Amino acid sequence: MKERTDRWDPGITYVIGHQRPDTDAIASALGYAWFLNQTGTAVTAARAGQPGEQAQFALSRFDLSAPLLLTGVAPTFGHCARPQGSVGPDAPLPAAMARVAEGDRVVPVVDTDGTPYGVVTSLALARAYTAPMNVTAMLAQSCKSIAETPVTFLASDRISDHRSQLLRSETDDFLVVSDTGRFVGMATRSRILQPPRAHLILVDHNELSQAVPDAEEAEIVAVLDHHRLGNPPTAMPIPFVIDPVGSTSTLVAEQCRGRSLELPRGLAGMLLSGVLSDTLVLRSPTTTERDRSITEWLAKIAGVDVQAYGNELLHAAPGMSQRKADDILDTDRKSYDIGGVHVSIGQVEVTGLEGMQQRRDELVQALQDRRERENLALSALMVTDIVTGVSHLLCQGENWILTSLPFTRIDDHEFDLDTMVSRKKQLVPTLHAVLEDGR
Ligand SMILES: [Mn+2]
Repeated sequence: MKERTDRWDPGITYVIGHQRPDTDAIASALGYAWFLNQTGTAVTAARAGQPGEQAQFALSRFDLSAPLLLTGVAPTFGHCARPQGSVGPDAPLPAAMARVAEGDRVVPVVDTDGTPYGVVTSLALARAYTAPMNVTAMLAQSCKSIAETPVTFLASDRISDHRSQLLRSETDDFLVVSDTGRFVGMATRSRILQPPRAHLILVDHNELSQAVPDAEEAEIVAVLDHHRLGNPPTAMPIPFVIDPVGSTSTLVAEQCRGRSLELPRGLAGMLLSGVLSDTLVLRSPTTTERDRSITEWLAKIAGVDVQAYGNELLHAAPGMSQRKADDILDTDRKSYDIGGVHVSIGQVEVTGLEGMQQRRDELVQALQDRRERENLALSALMVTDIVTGVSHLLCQGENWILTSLPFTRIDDHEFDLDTMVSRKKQLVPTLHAVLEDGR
């Protein structure tokens, strides 16, 4: 069984970017966590997956480690387990009685190697103590002789996967063991029904469909982003910043500059990478004056030339050759619910569109597989040539969508998007218009 090493801690607030993290998602998580820690809010930078190749390039270029990996933020039984004193299987009943006197409702019976044997309930103890037998013999009985087998869960089990079992079961106390079967603690029903929740600050995304798995079970405490709004209501008011600039790294760096903080060189380089990556070195139509201004500030601290480093960075993106079709589709893929339908759009940056032509059939097939597997109305890949600044769209989807797309159709599965290079600012808004009015 897989031992989970990345369990979230309810006492920590995580600053985390979207799944399949790109350079901006990694940079803004690291940068914003630094900013918050500097300004008095203790947080930990995190990521929701393996950083893309370009992000890895930027991290090693500026000598930084990737933020902490969180593979999911669902409350687990481990989060609800209270470590509790136990008795050995051969311990006499008074040992368990002493624990009950301390206030424990049930007493776990655990072997010296940590393997749980069962539990002694206070009711079982009361019955043993009132049984018609010689007192000395009664007190000499072992705990294992009256132990019961409790309902047991793995510490790594998600509570939400076991709700119905919990509702059916009659006990209020559950035993929790590690993946290797060792005693972890006891969890009460009331604790399990109100488990601790992960605290997340979302950067570079705000839609839960793009967030770390199980984010719907977490508490979103703040958002800093530059994408379309697509988030559910929160129970409490939260700081929520969506600003349509070229990158989230821009927003983070502006806050650092605004407070006159001394940004370390490596972080400045990483934030610069976030800006240059998202804006295709300030050439994307998403680029604003604020991105240009912050780029200048960051480049100075990082000590790099914007154009030279920008080119290096864009070429560190993995492109298409030597990679599996699935990989190309998944590297920078985002899911959206638009006008009631599920849509998934990947984007890959290439230097020249020829490589795409060679892999076309394979990619179109992989898009179809995804479409079926995930029940998508549209499954697409935006292939952007960063040299000439044009894109093509490969896609599989419902016919009414494909025939409504306002792009030059090259064939059944390929469209010429002309000088469109931004999924966020150009492609997704166009899809909105089509999917929301088109039906
Ligand atoms: Mn971004």
